[in-house]
Amino acid sequence: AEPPAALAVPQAGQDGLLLLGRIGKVDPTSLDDYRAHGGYTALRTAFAVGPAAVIREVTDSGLVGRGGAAFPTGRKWQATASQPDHPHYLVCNADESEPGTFKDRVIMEGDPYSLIESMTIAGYATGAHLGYLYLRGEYPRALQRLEHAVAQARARGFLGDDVLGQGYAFDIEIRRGAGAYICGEETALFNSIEGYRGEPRSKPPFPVEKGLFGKPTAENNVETLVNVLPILTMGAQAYAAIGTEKSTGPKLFCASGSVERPGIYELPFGATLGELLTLAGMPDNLRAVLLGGAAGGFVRPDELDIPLTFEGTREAGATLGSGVVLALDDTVPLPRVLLRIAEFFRDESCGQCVPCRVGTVRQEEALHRIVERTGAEAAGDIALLREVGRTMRDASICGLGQTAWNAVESAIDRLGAYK
Ligand code: L3W
Ligand code: SF4
Repeated sequence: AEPPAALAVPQAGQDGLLLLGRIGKVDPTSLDDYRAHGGYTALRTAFAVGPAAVIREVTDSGLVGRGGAAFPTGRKWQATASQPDHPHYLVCNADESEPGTFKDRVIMEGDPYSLIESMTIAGYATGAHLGYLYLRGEYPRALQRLEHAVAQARARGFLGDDVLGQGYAFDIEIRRGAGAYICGEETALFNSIEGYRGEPRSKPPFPVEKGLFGKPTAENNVETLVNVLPILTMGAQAYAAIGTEKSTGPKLFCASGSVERPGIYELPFGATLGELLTLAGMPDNLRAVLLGGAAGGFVRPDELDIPLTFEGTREAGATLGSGVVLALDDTVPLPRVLLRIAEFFRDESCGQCVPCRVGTVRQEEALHRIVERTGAEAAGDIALLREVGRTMRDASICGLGQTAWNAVESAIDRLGAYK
């Protein structure tokens, strides 16, 4: 079958963009063209300064994870590198499945060598000689581009036993997911690679200590990894000057829903929600914006001055998550959106723990009932939703169950849904 149409990247190839600057300009099938557009200078810098200095730069840059949890990347790399147990592994989490999230796809389809180079740097810094790239199964074009890029890099000595003649061995294996959202949870992803059911493991121990095959593992999201390239080429200090003090660097935002120009946008952290929506085409009668995806929260049209940072969205009672900005105008039936989110979590719960397995079913049932009822009857179900939601949040093993009630709670408390 033909791969789906390419995604909209209105700023593609714009000068000065650190993540999207090569998209649309570089030939994604050519290693030489990648090099002609600045490719592989960061890896050369990494080899010149050594693994410890790479980790220091990444730490000083303030880079935090772009998959949604914002954990400091330098700390993760340092913790992995310092483990006495071997081998160490690197895992790139490219199982991009959060509803409304399609940023990593743009990088993998449009600039695949940047991910190969970033993974090589991450492997070098953390002492890994094998990196797994776990790709969302529904991304056929990304698979094709990445397979080609890995083969070319291997054939040309950019991967293999002696990368660039520097005495460092590193290779990449691509694994495809099979359609389960939960396999994007980092430890379920390990189980999936190991051939087991995609069920999350309890943490701690964290992957930096016991990860893939029980060995020290640094697992990073695609966007997190590619940020390492500008950090090494421009230096940590210059990178950290972009964005805000606590959220440094550029961020990719996935604008969708009722905006005029849905697509991927690159902005420095700290740009406001209003600025992003203006770029993407402000809806006429904006009713609400879902930030952070199905596990995120809603903000209102009177809150467009919220700075798009991890701390700013948290203060506003939402979350930045992986960068989802889903605008809803007043023609969109909110209860239907909430029900769809609840169906999604019920479908995607792995079923391993009771609060989530049962809670996601009860949540969906209650939402179904509420749309048909009013007044006191609905109030009873809203109370039930709160109780189930609290139980899921407090007692679930992993982020899926812990956040499955976020959006519904936010819609009730912040948008006055079902009133
Ligand atoms: C060493 C410690 N490592 C934490 C590591 C941990 C993990 C990272 C974050 O993601 C997010 C949520 C949603 N020593 C450590 C440590 N780590 N403490 O830091 O960990 P954690 O547990 O805070 O979060 P998480 O479970 O990895 C939850 C988002 O994920 N989400 C969906 C995301 C979807 C995408 C996508 O489609 N691309 O990203 C759903 O919940 O935003 O914030 O590596 O090991 N003491
Ligand atoms: Fe599985 Fe849900 Fe429990 Fe996570 S919270 S382990 S998805 S049942």
